[in-house]
Amino acid sequence: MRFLTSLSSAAFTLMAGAAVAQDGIEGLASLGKPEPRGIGFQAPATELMRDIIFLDNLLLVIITIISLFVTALLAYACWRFAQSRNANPASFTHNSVIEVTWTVVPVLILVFIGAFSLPVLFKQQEIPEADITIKATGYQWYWGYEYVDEGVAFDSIMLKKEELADFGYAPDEYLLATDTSVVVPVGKTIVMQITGADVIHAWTIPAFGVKQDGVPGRIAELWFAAEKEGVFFGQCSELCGKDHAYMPITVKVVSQEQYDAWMVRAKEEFAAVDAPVDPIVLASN
Ligand SMILES: [Cu+2]
Repeated sequence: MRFLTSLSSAAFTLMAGAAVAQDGIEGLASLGKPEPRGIGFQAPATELMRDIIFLDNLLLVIITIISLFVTALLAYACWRFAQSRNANPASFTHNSVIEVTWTVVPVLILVFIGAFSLPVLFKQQEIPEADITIKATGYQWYWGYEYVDEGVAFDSIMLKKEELADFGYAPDEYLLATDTSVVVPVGKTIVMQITGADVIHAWTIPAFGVKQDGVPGRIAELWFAAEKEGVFFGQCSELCGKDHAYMPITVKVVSQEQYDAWMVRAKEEFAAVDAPVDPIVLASN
């Protein structure tokens, strides 16, 4: 499959000339990629990612208050109970009020955090009805995709530096851009079925707030509904061998019309590669 895709992509590049993306989708802004000197999250493109950022900010506030409180207590104890101020230290070993307090208060804090984090976790893990189901298979070292209801399957190979311009990508998208990309319509619920063909890989798009290990012999699911049209990048996130850093993930979120037009082209280009096969799902015990 990889060989066929490479052949067809080479042929297409020859035909298309410069600056036309192989998939015929142009004019999309690159919204989901790392920024130089960036230390925060990428801008969220799904509800899931906005929830994660909210949770992260909430935890940052809580942990900051706790850290300041503990630091102040330590500083006070160092000052107040120094030998110069407290020559004869007290010798009691128990204080029920304090012991109950320092047990109950952390429990309450954890319950408070859980009240926000568990709904986010459930939202990620309860897979909704899919508008489009895409199977992603991690190979050493590239991703293969299958639009399971359309009979369309293709592999996604990282572009070399000199190929980026031909496919419509900027130079700083090296190590992120692939020859073919996952194309999805904006606003639709996409369910990704993730697996690995050889070793464990992990599929992620940071701006979508999704990440899932692809384990050989198992299929795990994640879902997202992208809110913005654009190009979003991710990278294999489970160390999988020597070329782990060279199997990026490119997702193009487009309008429904663009998606439909792309699907017609994709069926011509990719459908003959493999007929859809009923997956054998191994029950987890
Ligand atoms: Cu990897």
